[in-house]
Parts: sequence; C-alpha cells; structure tokens
Amino acid sequence: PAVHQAIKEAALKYRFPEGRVFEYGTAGFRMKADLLNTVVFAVGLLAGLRSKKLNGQWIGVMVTASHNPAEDNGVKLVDPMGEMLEAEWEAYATKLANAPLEKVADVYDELIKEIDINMKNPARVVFARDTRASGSRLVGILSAALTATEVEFTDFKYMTTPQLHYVVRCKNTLGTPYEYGEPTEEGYYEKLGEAFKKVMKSVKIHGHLTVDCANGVGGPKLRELLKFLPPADQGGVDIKVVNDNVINPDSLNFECGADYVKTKQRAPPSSKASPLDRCASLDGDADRLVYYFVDENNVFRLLDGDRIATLAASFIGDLVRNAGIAQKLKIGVIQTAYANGASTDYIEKVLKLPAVCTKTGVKHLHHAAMRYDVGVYFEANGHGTVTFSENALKTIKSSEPQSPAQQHALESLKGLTDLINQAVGDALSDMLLVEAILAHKGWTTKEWLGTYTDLPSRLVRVEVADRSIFKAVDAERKLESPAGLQDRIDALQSRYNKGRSFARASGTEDAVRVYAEAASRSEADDLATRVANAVK
Ligand code: 16G
Ligand code: ZN
Repeated sequence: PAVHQAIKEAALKYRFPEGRVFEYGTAGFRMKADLLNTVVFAVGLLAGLRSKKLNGQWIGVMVTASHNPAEDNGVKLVDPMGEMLEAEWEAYATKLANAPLEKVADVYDELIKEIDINMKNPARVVFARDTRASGSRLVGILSAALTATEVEFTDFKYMTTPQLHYVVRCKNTLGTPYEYGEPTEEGYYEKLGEAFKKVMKSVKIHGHLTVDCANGVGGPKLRELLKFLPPADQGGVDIKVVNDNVINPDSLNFECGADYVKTKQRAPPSSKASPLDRCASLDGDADRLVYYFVDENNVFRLLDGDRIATLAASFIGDLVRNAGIAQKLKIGVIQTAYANGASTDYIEKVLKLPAVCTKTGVKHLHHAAMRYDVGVYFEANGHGTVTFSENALKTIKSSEPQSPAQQHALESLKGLTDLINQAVGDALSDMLLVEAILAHKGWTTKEWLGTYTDLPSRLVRVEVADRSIFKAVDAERKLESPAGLQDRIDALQSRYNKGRSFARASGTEDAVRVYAEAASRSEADDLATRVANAVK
C-alpha cells in the first residue's frame, strides 16, 4: 500500500551507520548525534504505531541527550499519561532501529501483525527537542517518518523533557475527569505559577536562589516561568539564572549542570556564589535537579536527589498528619541502590516511612511509586517526583477540615498536587517544591543538610571487555554473574564499618559502575577501589 511505498522512499534518503547495533536503553536511544538519523526515522515510525495501538492517543517524542556532551543526541518515546514508553515496546523500537533501510518498510509491516495494530485507527504525535545543534536535523527526519506514515503531529519546538511529558498527559486527559492542564507551554507555566502561589500563601522564603541551567533548554524556560511567579517580595522567590547560554552550542553541560555538580562533587568553576548562598543546578534537558552551597569553612555541600526525597517525604508526611488524613493515605519513598545508606536509615527510622529500592532508571521508580497513595521517588542524581494516587487526590479534595490548622494543611496539599509534575521528574517543578518546603519549614540549606549525615561514598567507572556478562539481581544490589564475583564483593564490604558496595553494568555507557560507601572517606575509597579491581 501507499504507506509502505512512502516509507521505502523516505528511508532511501538516509544511510545506516555500518556495523552499528542500536538498543532502546534506560532513556531511549542516545549516542553521537551523527549516528542517529536512521534511529530517529525508526522512532518516528514506531510513535505512529504506538498511537494507533492506543486508539489514537497522543504519543510524545523527545529529542535530547540530557546531561551528555553537546555532540551527542538521543530520542525517546513518551506514553499517553506522560510516562516512559511501556517496557514491552522497547524491543519493537530496537527491532525497527536495527532494520536495514531497504527492509524497514517490511519490518514495519511485520510489527503491525506482531503487535496486532488496527491501521484504521488515527495516529497522533507531539514532539519537542532540547537546544542541541543536531536537533533541528533530527526533528526534520522525525517529521519525514510521520508524514510518510500519515500521522497527525504537532511540533512544540524547544521544550524541557518534562514540559513535553506534561503536554502529552494534558492532551490525553483533555475533557476527562483527570484533566491535567492546558496542553501548551504557557499552560504549564500557568499551572505551576498558580500552584506555587497557593503553596506559598502565608510563608516567605529567605535569601535568593542561584540556578545553574547547564547552558541548556532549562535556561530560557526558567526565565519564562519566572514571569508567572509572584515577585520576590510578594510570596515569590528571588531567582538568579546563570549558565543559560544557549547560543554557543558547545557550552551545553560543559563544566556546569546537575550531572557535573553531582559527579564532581563541586560547584561549577564559573560559580560566583558566596558562602551559604543557596544554589541549584539543572541538567541539559531540565529533568534533574540538585541543590548545594559552600559552607562557612568553604566546604562544598551537596543536597542531591536523596535529600530532595527526604525533604519532600518529611513535609508531605507532616501535612498529611496535620490535615487529619494520615490513616487514609499510604506514603512510600522509592530509591535505587545509589541512595546513600544514611538517607534510607533516615526515611525508615526518623520519618518512619517505608523505603523501597528499585533498579536504576526512572520508569522503575515511577512504577514502584504508583503502588502508594503518595509515592516519593528520586534517584540520587536528582531525577524524581512525587506521585499521587486517585484515592489520594480524592481524599485531599473531599476532606472536611475540622480546624483552621487542618484547612491550611489541606490547602497546601492541594497546591502541592498541582505544583508537582506527576508525569515525570521535572527540575523546574521540583525546584519550586523545594523552595516552598524550605519556606514552610523556615529552613536554610544548612538546616536541611543537618537532618542527617551522609556516609562518604565513591562511584567508579570500570572499563571491561564485555559488560553484558554482569547480570544484576535484587534491584541491582547483587550480581548473579560472573560466578563468584558477588561472594568476593560481600567479603570485601564486610571488612568495613558500614561498608556497602555493588557493581552493575551501565545502561547508558559501555562500562561497569561500582558504588561503595562506608563510615569514613578512606574506607569508602578503599572499598570502591578493591571492588573495582575485583570487577576488572
Ligand atoms: C538514564 C536514566 C537515569 C539513570 C541513568 C543511569 C531516565 C530518564 N534516565 O539517564 O534515570 O540514572 O540512566 O545511567 O530514566 P547508567 O545506567 O549509565 O548508570
Ligand atoms: Zn536529563
């Protein structure tokens, strides 16, 4: 038929990078941008199929490589409620992306049969991209694939990854009881602005916040968002935007941004912050957030995803109790093996909340979070959000307050459900959440840091001949293969005070990552080195 022929013709414009094998990984396809043409074409084809399979619901395609260097790019699919693509479909994406160009139309037809898609259904796709130079070429290819397959599409141009997730969820819930918001960029700012005003009613935040935008799309978008927030002296925040150069493409993620700050454990060299200044960093597509400051002794202090999770869980826990609905809502905190052991202890022993560990990657945390009425999930790297179940939303909405205190708590909770991007972790929304909580608690970053003391930790990247032999189990905390390696790791960690270590194959790089923590810096370093040697 016509579509088959159109795919065939469109595909001929590209060249398959010889000898390459592609895989839809933890966060879609990601690599050097010049290798991505055929991959993006394949993703465009699949996006249309996914939409048809789901009776014409809108599917999102985001072109970004997040915190990776400027010369990389990537592409990932967003499911109707703004979640990551359903796991089963990753294999279809991989299959289509590896099809030789002259066969891609055939593989497309095969998939229609395999997945049992009704081709009479409509197909609708929205897409956006970050500020990478290669992005415009890649969305051109995406449009070509969508046009060839007669898919209706909307190009949202530049957006943060979470903004695209938001738009997808809005489009698919429009006119339903679960309406999420206006499916536009402005709708996003309006929703956040309104919610922030609600949550900040009667509280005030001290000092100013400097936000490092990784020279990515978060910079211009944060500036837009600021227009929708109240002025600093009227319940707003005094925000200073830095590293928002999107004109020089090479500056993206270069010596700045959340990933730099988290992995280097230091402020960007360009930072002009004074001691005790509150600082935050976004990553290149603004879905990760970390806070930090330099203390009075000039020591760098990081407040990472674990800290945001504990802060949010503690605040929401208090509100739920103060609102008198604690009996009705089950709150849980979801982490990965990378969470600092001290944060897990704090969640369980001080906050008295369940702490669940899942595999790395947002989709795993998100799913685990949805099993709770309030699911607080964050990766240590700063990626995360809070999910609210239908029961939670209903309870918060319909509870009759018995006192002014209960009413205040219920109103704050209502505001939070709008302020938090429930589709996916969102650095801009998370940042407003943190600011609001600090304001409510009357805390500075120092008091936030004082809630518990992190165990010293070390992360090591180990180059191995074949990382596929490293098979992890137990939420990636143990290795079942290669045989005997886990016993050696167990023996090593038992020698250190509070020693904990694990090794897992990276889902985004050709390497194995080793994490170790222990009671002292030297023990953590030593344990990491020894486990890395055992892995080699
Ligand atoms: C991806 C994941 C991130 C995870 C990281 C781990 C998403 C959207 N992103 O960037 O959450 O922390 O991979 O990388 O899921 P690794 O497997 O190389 O350690
Ligand atoms: Zn990112």
